[in-house]
Amino acid sequence: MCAPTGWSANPDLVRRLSELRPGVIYDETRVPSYILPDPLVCLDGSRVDSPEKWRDKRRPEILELFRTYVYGRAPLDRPADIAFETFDYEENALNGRAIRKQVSIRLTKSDEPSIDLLIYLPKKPQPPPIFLMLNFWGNHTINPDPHIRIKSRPVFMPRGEFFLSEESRGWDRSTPLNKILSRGYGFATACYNDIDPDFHDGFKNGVHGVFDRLFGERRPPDAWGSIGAWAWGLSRIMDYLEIDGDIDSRHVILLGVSRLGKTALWAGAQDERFFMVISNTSGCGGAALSRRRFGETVKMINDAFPHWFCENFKKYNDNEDALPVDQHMLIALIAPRPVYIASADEDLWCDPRGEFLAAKAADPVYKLLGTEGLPADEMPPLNSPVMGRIGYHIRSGGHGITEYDWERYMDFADKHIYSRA
Ligand code: GTR
Repeated sequence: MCAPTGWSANPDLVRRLSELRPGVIYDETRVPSYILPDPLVCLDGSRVDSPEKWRDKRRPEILELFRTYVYGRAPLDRPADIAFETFDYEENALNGRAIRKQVSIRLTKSDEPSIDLLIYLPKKPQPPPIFLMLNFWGNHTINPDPHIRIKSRPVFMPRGEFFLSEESRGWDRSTPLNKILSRGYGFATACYNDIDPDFHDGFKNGVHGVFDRLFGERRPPDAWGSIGAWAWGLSRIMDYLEIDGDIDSRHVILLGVSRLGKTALWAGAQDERFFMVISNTSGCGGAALSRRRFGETVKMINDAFPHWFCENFKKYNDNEDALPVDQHMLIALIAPRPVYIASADEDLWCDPRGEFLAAKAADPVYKLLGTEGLPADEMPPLNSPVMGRIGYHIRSGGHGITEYDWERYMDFADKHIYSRA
């Protein structure tokens, strides 16, 4: 029997997508040649040859490059007036299976913007580790539990009215809450629109509307975009998790899907309180290498979502080789903490191979810091996860998160929390 070979895209799918959108690269043979910036060479040309030099010099340098040229800079850390109000506590939620809490995180002295955080905890003698993820449609859409508050918000998204209605409870079935709880994990979630509505209005709404004035008269070209704002919001949620004694806040596992996968990586890169970071089909501006220009490119994402990144990022439209970073360096910023990158077979828009190659190109940093890195030289076959300190899988199916993904993330968390790998 032959050893299974690594993944490659289904040629019929490649043909079909290429015909549909001839301007998009879906075919590996059309990927331009490129040279990645070396994460272990500093801007002054010196080599990073020790963990200390990584920590003290190169890591801050790379963080600064991502702030300046990609996601932008948040104008403040933790706001002075942040306040947490637990407005719901139920010891017998989900038919007695879980504890439920709902907390309002106020970011200023006034009521808005505020973040509704929904938390479910398994009933365990010890505070459990917890998965934290932002959701797209509202906390009440992730489970039919009638006690989840439907937070009112301006209607700006397609079907916005529907997502404010009782009918939308439990509409998003992608969170296997019972399975998560039965494996001993807590689950915390908030809607990303609470932090910054995903809508381009010239940065007037959400946290931009409140805090951008700290930049002075003019928004600088490296001011935070929406991904930067969502990532900042995740750190504010972490501010709360840290003080909740019912949660093992040393083991907060940050997970994000798609644009929120990009967000999870950026939040995890900046805020080392997150124990583990998981990127699920995050693609361009997330785990995929920009220089490959496979699927969605820098120009396509900046044109479609002009509010996601900072203004400076637009200089790299059709000009990826000039970027001082690429996305492998974002993954490397998470080192030596566990990071998992997951792709999907039919999701060529997200460039699965580019996601794998970015994880692989982060491996030298993980190795320098004394960890196993990513124990794979080639892309693994479909549905065959690889788990070192960097984990990777590509599963069957399309864009989004499935139960298969969730199970692997819990396996990966088990490995790093309980086996001390
Ligand atoms: C797409 C976008 C992707 C991805 C996705 C999502 O339209 O091109 O970068 O972020 O949206 O978040 O669902």
